[in-house]
Amino acid sequence: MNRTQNMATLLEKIQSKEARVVVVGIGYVGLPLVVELAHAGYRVTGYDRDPSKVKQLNASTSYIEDIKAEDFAEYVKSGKMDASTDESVIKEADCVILCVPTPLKKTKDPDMSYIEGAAQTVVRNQHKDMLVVLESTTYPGTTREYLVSELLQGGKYTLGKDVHVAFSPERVDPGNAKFGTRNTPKVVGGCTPACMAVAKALYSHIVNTVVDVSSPDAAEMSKLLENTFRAVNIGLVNEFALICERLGLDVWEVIGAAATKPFGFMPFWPGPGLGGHCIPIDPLYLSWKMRGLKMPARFIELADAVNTAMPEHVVEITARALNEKKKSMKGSKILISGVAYKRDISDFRESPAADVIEGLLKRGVEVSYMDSWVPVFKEGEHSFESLKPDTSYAGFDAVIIVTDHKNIDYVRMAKEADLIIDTRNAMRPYGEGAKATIVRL
Ligand code: SAJ
Repeated sequence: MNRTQNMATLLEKIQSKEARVVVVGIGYVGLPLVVELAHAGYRVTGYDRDPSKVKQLNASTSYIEDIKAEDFAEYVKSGKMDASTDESVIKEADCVILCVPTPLKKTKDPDMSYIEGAAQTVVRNQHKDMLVVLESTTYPGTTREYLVSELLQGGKYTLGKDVHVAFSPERVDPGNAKFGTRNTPKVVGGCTPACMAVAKALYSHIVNTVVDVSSPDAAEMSKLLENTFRAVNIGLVNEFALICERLGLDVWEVIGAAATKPFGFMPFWPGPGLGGHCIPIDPLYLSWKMRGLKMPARFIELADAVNTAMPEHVVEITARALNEKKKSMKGSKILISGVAYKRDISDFRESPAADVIEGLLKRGVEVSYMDSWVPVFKEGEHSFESLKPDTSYAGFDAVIIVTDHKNIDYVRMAKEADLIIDTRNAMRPYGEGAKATIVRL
């Protein structure tokens, strides 16, 4: 079979929905993708090393807040969709999409072990005429330099003929009820025109808009720009918070006023630090790459320095506020309100709450937390259980609002607490006449 025939076969299978798809990694990115693929009519299997995720998916139980079990129970029932811990499902796959984590090592260098593990899993089960797409956020060049070289298996396969490779960044915004997999435009960069055609054919069945770019590198870089844009702008407003504090200005008022400009401005808000598995991490993949090329990505590194210093700043303003009440940090009882990395979700990965808690513990503070989204909060050697949502705020020397969940009773907090350190401007509507002293970022 020649090049065009190979591609035609794979394309035909994709167009006719005969193609079998395996998604490697069924977390907050992979599960929604599996559901969309089944919804589009593909036979799709989620492969994961985590037996609990596999078991829950096969039992039509959702473990991702944004995906409801009723969104996919019918597909599991009909056999369109299932999950497995057995990598040999890839032997039957025409298309494989890799949605594995790309965390940082302790050294803040990229931890490529998940991508490497996924690539080797595909290689062990590879066959002719496969499409392999990487969705995990990574530094430019990963797909073309690493993934392709692994999949060619030393000449056993030919790129664009019997193996097609592309990069298409995930754009999942946890907790975003408006934008999901289908209605968020999808950038796709193929390694060759044939790879692009095959990848675009698949994605055009599961998202409303496919955005072609000229290479996987451009696709990788566009994702890094999206997240760097957020990290740098959050770093900017965090620095503005420090400057406004020094000048005796209210940074929330200043940003609110600037945000009335109907063009040329996009508000970001200061906070206790940067959480989540994306924004504090992904830009450092690029700065790591550029350091290797002796060209520092200065905005990324400066934003990281400002954002990672915010938890300590929160501890500092807490110490100053207690001091004003002639109280020391040592031996004081402080309640953290909200530990998730952002409002109204249960995910606490990379949450700044961990760093705030660590800073307080180092100063001899007796720390508790309250977050009905996060019943148990594990960080390093610490493991805490959330206090009940109706626990009185009166028993604490200070309450620090780290995450401004909507389900918190701020009126009661204003009445009962003695001191509130508000890092999210959550108390603005409730401050008038409050018994509590309220200190804002
Ligand atoms: N944060 C601030 N100030 C802000 C906005 C956010 O301090 O003005 C903090 C949040 O509290 C959180 C962190 O930054 O700790 C990240 O927040 P985020 O709103 O960027 O949320 P993520 O990381 O869950 O999701 C982001 C996506 N968010 C949006 O586009 C709104 C998007 O950048 C990516 O789709 C996603 O990361 C990803 O997967 O990269």
